[in-house]
Amino acid sequence: MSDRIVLTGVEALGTHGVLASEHDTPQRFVVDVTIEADLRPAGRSDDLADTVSYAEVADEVVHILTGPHVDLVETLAGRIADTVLAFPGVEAVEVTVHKPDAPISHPFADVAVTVRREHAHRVVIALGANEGDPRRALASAVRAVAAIEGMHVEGVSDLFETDPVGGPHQPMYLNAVLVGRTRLTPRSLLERLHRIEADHGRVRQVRWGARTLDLDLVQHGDPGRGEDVVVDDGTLVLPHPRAHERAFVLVPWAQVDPQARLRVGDEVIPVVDLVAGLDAEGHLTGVRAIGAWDPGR
Ligand code: PH2
Ligand code: MG
Ligand code: MG
Repeated sequence: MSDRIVLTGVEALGTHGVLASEHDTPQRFVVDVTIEADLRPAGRSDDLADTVSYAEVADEVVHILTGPHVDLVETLAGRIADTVLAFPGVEAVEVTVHKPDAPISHPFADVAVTVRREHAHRVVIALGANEGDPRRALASAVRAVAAIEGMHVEGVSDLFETDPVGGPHQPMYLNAVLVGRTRLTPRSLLERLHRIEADHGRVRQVRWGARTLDLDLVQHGDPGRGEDVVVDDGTLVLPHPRAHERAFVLVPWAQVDPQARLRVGDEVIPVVDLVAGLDAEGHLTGVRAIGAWDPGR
């Protein structure tokens, strides 16, 4: 289960409701918000900048409750949820709006509406291995990624045998690319990918040297919609700084998602065009399709 911040009983007067009288006479609205976020970074740094400020969330809730009239509690709950989901670091949110003095002509304890909203960021992960049993490692890695809570795998490319790029003399690689959706932040997803690498015997020794499993986060969010994360802070670089020139990433990616686009500097370029560019320069010879596979079992 994800980490959570729970804020309950935020109260304000608002003029929401279907009845004419509710448009004029303010009544009580009470809101509960549960925020799902990875709170480990804040737990380590003790810095408010690494978490979601519940005080700011409460400000937004009151702002919406005291704002322009809407007819339905559902509308309030949806607006609050969308607003909180847009806070940096929030993965998912559940909002309950209570209207304890609603015009109901019978005794009642409370009436409330609950909505849940979660992110579904597009995400691209490149897989590679050239030590041990690469095919087995990649299949097992796909299953492990699919089992991450908050990650949904939509497609996995065929397997490709590729010549090693860079590093010392080393065996041929097997590469593939996985595309999916996630509610996780890049940092949170990366931490889980590193754990899967470690579970597969990955040790970080020689840069670009042979490895039992490499899981690279290539892109988080859709650059075609301007929703991709761009960061470079030493521990996390997005989009992946070399993906645009690496045939062993681009070829499998274009195969599993022919519509895919990658941010390269200020440009957003179709991955098929990047592949065509490499082909024109004769750079695809080191990448050989070895066909469909079934990582499922
Ligand atoms: N990964 C590297 C370095 N070189 N070459 C190929 N063919 N495939 C890889 O996955 C690869 C590489 C560093 O991660
Ligand atoms: Mg790599
Ligand atoms: Mg890596």
